[in-house]
Amino acid sequence: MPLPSEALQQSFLALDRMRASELVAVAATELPPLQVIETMVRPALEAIGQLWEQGDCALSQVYMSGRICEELIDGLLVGSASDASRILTPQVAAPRLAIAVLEDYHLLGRQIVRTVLRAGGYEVLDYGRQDVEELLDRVCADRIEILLVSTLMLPSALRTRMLIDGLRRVSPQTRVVVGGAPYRFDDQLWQEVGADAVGLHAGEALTIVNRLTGEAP
Ligand code: B12
Repeated sequence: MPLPSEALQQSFLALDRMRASELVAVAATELPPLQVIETMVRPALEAIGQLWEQGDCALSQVYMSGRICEELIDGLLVGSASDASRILTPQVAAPRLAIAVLEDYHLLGRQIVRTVLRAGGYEVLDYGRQDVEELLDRVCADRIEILLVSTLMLPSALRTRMLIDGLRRVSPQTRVVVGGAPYRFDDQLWQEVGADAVGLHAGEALTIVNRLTGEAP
């Protein structure tokens, strides 16, 4: 029997949406949505990224795997944020939060982080994909206190340095939390780009935001 993440990987490579959603649905009967993502969906996608790097699958398979995942993740998380807003009291003196993907087209991580924060009771402005200049303007205009930045490409992660240098000049009170694959490959990178914190998976975003806003030790 293949591991669930391996079975999911096979269904992605075969572009078998039905099989992929069955596998995820079965896992979701036993595990909370975030755990299904962390133990099944993310490992399956990462393995496909590795196959692509070795020349063992086509970019179209990576692309379609990403598309199928967007749908699966939407389906898995659909209840999370709205349920939370019903059952949680909104944060007192809530910080102004925003999330963006910086100069990168890998959008799934941001989608998950945003949902986790909303499920934790935070309002989060979603800026989508941004370049450095646009993002500086929006952070200033919206007086953002905590900016979460997702990047999956190393060059994009390195551009975060330019963003943070700019923010220190025009919006010094803004704290920056970074995350995405390059920070898992290099554990010093977040400090090199000048960030205030790094999250290696989406679940950490909530702990970090709580800590930065003084909600938790
Ligand atoms: C799917 C995918 C794509 C899809 C993206 C679809 C989409 N809608 O997002 C498509 C096909 C578009 C794509 C394109 C490309 N890709 Co691609 N892609 C991937 C792949 C296989 C999976 C990424 C993914 O979605 N993972 C699942 C999500 C859920 O995980 P995640 O993003 O890491 O997010 C989690 C955590 O990191 C964290 N997190 C993320 N952000 C943040 C932020 C904060 C604040 C916090 C707290 C946490 C956090 O929370 C999430 C949940 O835990 C990776 C392989 C890998 N190892 O990551 C390659 C990969 C990222 N791609 C790569 C490359 C090279 C490319 C292309 C250049 C390919 C090409 N030649 O055209 C293009 C470039 C696009 C661009 N300019 O941005 C390389 C990058 C190498 C590098 N060193 O820079 C990788 C690593 C593949 C590889 N092994 O070579 N890709």
